[in-house]
Amino acid sequence: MYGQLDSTAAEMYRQRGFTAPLDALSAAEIRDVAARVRSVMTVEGPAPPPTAAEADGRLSSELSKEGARSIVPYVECRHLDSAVMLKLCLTSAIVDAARTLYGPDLILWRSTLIDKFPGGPEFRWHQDFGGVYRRGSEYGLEPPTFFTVYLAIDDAKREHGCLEFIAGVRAILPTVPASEGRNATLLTDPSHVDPANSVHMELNAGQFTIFTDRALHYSARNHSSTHRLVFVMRLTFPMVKVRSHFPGHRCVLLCGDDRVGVNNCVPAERLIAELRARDAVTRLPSRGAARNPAV
Ligand SMILES: O=C(O)CCC(=O)C(=O)O
Repeated sequence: MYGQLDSTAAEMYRQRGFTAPLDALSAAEIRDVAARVRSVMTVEGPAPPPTAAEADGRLSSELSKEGARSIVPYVECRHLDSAVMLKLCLTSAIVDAARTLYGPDLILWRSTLIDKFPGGPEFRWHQDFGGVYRRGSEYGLEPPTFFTVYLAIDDAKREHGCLEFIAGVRAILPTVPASEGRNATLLTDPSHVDPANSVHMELNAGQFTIFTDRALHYSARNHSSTHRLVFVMRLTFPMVKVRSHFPGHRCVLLCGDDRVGVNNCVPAERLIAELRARDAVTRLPSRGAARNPAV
């Protein structure tokens, strides 16, 4: 065992599919981090905007303002170009909890910032397993297995549309497309969902939960007047072949060893060093204004 999860809590995770709220950063630390993360989100990262066909029906496109440029370059896989984001993934409480549940060798497949603005949308009941890709490209992983670390950058309480779970779902449930869109996200068939006993995962800023890829989850509309920014990390194992979802994507070895070598995988410490070296160069006065000085 490392850190906050003892064997009872780890067993509870296996039964329910999600952990209780866990502490990653103090209130003061997360305030500082939140400002830095918002600065990261003002510039584009490595993921290109999806084409109209790719975005058609995706739940993520509901978070883009009508007619505005896609949010994808601002929110997707920013750990690949921002030391701030990569360091967040390496927060010791997060790595310790993940290692307690899944052992020493872990890779980060992708990450996403989800800014549910005031009035922002509900995400209807779904499982991440098989549900995050359109029909015909159901999964990005072979074999298909991953888990999610979900870190609240802002408070994520009921009024903000926090996550809700139904405990103990291990089956892969039938799905229905979220809309008529060509690339519609697959949601769980509502006839297989009984939300009567759902558990609200209320998180203070700086807390996180871990959930499995079959955990059945939902989040309501943000009824508050404040943003609910969260950072979502998808982790898997070195033996899982990851399908890169944009050119230049690579996996990051968060901890342990990659003894399998099926992925283009960079150790986290090496990537941090690369990003810091890049930031040092972009800060040199003789090179003109930094493109991305705050991140
Ligand atoms: O943040 C939310 O409200 C939904 C996130 C979600 O469904 C996920 O991370 O799988």
